[in-house]
Amino acid sequence: MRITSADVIVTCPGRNYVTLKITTEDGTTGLGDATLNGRELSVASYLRDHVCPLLVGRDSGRINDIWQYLYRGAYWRRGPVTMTAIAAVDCALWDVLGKRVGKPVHQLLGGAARDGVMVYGHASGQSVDDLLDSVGGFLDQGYRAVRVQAAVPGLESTYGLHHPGTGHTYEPADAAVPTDNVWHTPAYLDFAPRMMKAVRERFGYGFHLLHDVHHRLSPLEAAQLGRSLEPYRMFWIEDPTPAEDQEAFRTIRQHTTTPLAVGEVFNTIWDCQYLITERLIDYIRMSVSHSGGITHLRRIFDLADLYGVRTGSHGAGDLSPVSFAAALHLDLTVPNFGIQEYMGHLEPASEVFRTSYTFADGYMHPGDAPGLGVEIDEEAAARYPYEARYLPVNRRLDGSMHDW
Ligand code: GCO
Ligand code: MG
Repeated sequence: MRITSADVIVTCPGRNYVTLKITTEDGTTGLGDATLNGRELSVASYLRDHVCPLLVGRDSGRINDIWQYLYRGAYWRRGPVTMTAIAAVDCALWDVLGKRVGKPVHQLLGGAARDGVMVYGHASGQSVDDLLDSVGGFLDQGYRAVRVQAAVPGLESTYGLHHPGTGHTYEPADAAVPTDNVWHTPAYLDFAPRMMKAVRERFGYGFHLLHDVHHRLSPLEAAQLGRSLEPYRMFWIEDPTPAEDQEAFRTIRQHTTTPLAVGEVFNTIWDCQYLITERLIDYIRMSVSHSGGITHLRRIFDLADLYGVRTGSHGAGDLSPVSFAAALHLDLTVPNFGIQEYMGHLEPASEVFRTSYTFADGYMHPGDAPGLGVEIDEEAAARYPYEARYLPVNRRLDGSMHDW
């Protein structure tokens, strides 16, 4: 079935989302998420100016060929903008295919390998007491896995915390110019084990405990952190060091048995090949919408399976419900599934995106609606125009730049 149009919808229901809508000659539409936090319009332009004109007239069923055409055909390969754009096309084509044959995407991928997808929720607090309340709330809702983050004493701000009043999500891209934060590693290394100890002392060991370091440590600092957290039996620590220095993970591994997860800033199989084949990580955390879509992420997960690395896909609120649904379809099918991040979305997003995924007892299911199971209300989307927003930046106490 030929593609007749490909349109880009930019909307800001709580935060910016870029959505690609592909339409075929029988009127079927498919959606793909093209959101790249803080750089949304670059992907919108890449799609509108360079990709959409190439799609019209192509056979929507030739998903593999279109993927290769866009990847190899650009000559300039990889990178977050290109791979997010390709991902949006790929997911939209899987959505079209599912709707055309009347099946959910997970069935097109060979069917479910499990009954549900274990997700982790985001507990956080401005103090350890607040954090404990937040963890308790997630456990009461049935979550089997909780990521914990709390304000580091002595620092004015800490990443990964809910803004008061927004429920389960926080929005890291929150200002028209990047907000300057101050980071001090010794304060964090002192605090992190005390935070985990408080959580385990209050709630015990009957659930999975996760934590995001957000690329802030040196390899040896990360090794120290991993060791200090061993008594609390973490499910993982995420992004302990900036991910481009892959040998760093060997150093961390030599010193600690705390499992390591990385990948939310990766875009292709080439970014994680070494980490996987050298068994330097335990979980690969790439997202469907920043890593070339279902077609490419499936290959990455297959490579990971060969080396005992499990999946733990990025599922932050800056990936749209379309991306989250695609992740759930893939998660349901892969043998080496580990866990799925579930941050949820700010309330206005539900006016724009109608979803069919469900949560029960700590597990999610993408639903059995044909395709990805997400619809967009374009009138609602138009009520929330784009707003320029940036992720924060980090500086050390002496004013020099650090990784955020
Ligand atoms: C996570 C991430 C996010 C990122 C965000 C950047 O683990 O969910 O670290 O919170 O900061 O996706 O856009
Ligand atoms: Mg993270």
